[in-house]
Amino acid sequence: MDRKWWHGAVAYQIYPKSFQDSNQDGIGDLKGIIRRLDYLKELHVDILWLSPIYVSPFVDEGYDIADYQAIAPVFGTMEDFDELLREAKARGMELIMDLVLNHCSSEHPWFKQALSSPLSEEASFFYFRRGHDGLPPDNLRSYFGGSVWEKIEGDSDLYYLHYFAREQPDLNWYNEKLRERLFEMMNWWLDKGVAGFRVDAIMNIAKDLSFPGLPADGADGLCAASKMTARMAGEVSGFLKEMRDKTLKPHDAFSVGEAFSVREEDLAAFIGEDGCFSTIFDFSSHGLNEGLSRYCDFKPLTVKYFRDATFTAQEKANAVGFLAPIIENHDEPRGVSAILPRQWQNARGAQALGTVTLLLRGIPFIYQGQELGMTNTHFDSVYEIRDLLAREQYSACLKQGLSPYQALTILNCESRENARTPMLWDHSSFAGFSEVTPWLKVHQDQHRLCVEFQEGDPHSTLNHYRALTALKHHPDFRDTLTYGDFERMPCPDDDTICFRRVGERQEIGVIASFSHDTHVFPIGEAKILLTSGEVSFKEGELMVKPGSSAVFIIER
Ligand code: ISL
Ligand code: CA
Repeated sequence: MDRKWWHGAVAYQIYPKSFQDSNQDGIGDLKGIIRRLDYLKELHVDILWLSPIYVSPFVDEGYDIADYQAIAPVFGTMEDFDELLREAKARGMELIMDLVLNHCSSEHPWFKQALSSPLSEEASFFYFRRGHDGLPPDNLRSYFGGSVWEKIEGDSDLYYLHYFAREQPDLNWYNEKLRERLFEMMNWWLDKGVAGFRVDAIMNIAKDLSFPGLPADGADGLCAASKMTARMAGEVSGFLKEMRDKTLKPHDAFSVGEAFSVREEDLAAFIGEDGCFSTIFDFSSHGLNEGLSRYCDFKPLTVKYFRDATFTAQEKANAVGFLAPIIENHDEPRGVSAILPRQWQNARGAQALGTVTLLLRGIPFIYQGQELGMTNTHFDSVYEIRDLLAREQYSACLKQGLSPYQALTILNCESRENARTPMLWDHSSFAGFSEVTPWLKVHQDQHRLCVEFQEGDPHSTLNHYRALTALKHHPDFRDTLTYGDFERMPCPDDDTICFRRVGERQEIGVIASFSHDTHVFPIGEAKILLTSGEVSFKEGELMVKPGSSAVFIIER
């Protein structure tokens, strides 16, 4: 396999609105990120993914792009961006942009032009179709609720397609001119010096152009668009190959796909030696539920479910390419809250879970605040929540007959807002994120979780993450931790995660326990590299107390 700089990398996702405010308007910005680059350097991060920073009406927090080549004024200017890029590179870190290609904003000039002249080239960049008998062209349900079709004002039966919000019209990938425009834009960013992209919601670009709809999966008579996406999955790699050849490959760029529902037979086309992406996120344990009332129907995860799904995904990827392990992102509740049993939703649990995700095979993505062990944010009222999906699912819960209290309880477990609250830097009024009230509330455990508090504690989650990322880069172990195969080890119970990374001359074992019981592992001549919680090693026996983790090496 061709070796690439990103194979051994650690990536970090910045949610710019919530990372660091520099001009005291309560919203994070690019200058704020620049101020915190040294912090990221100390965490031994190699790749920074910025959630969208483009001009946008922010209906979906920037995932509705109105200008792909301009910075949203709320985040700063293109000069600020160039400075950020320079400063990151000066510290040995690369930036990747969030690339939203399935749709743009209804405020994008292409869409405005399309609306004003139906015969324009721009109109062919979108999907406009006539409905029948007063009904839209098909019965798919948007990811954010309601039909995927929106009626054009003034025209009695003409609709446009939007898999997400109505302000996010889908782009027509079957139009070559549109593809060329998107590729040009990608090359413009790559020429500027960004290292690559995180490619948003990409599986959705394949459409059945006859718009047949699907059997209803809810009382609204609609069917989740994700089901059509899964059905069309085989068509995506054709588009992606063209994209790779015209943009990523000539720049030797890094790319990570947000690709749910990749078929097993397509894995090599996505992440193989000559695949379309460098990696794709491992969503195997994130139990997507896109039904009518997806929050309401949600079943909590267990350590066993997370472990088994992750292990299976790792085994499938071993011989093919690299996955990108994650436990959370800006669309998910915090991993510590979602995956761990209640007694380990604390620093001990966060550290043991960190040991697992950073040492799995692949390119781990840390989501801002994960390294602090941040848990879900507690919202006291639905009015504190802004996310359109959370709001919509709240209404769906009420419609199902839940009380407002029950619906809020569900949001506090499930909503995307859980992980979008401001980064916790210090003990000051707004956690050092801003000097004024932030756009979204500050997490309830600021003082226990903030960087300032954790820096001084050698046993803090932050310092454990620093040790993990240092280990991943250590010249003696780097090769095994990058290229070593993943292999499961026997797990003593459902709440324990044990695996090893098998390199040419060494084997690195990883054990994390979220159990009620202490476990003893005979590991013979091994050497301990790192532990968290309460672990002891004596006469070839490793004793791991609940809420602990250990990493050991066996040289051959
Ligand atoms: O949010 C989800 C689960 O909580 C997903 O269904 C999500 O919509 C899907 O993963 C696609 O996500 C991406 O595209 C969306 C945007 O809202 C998300 O923030 C983004 O990550 C539309 O651009
Ligand atoms: Ca600001």
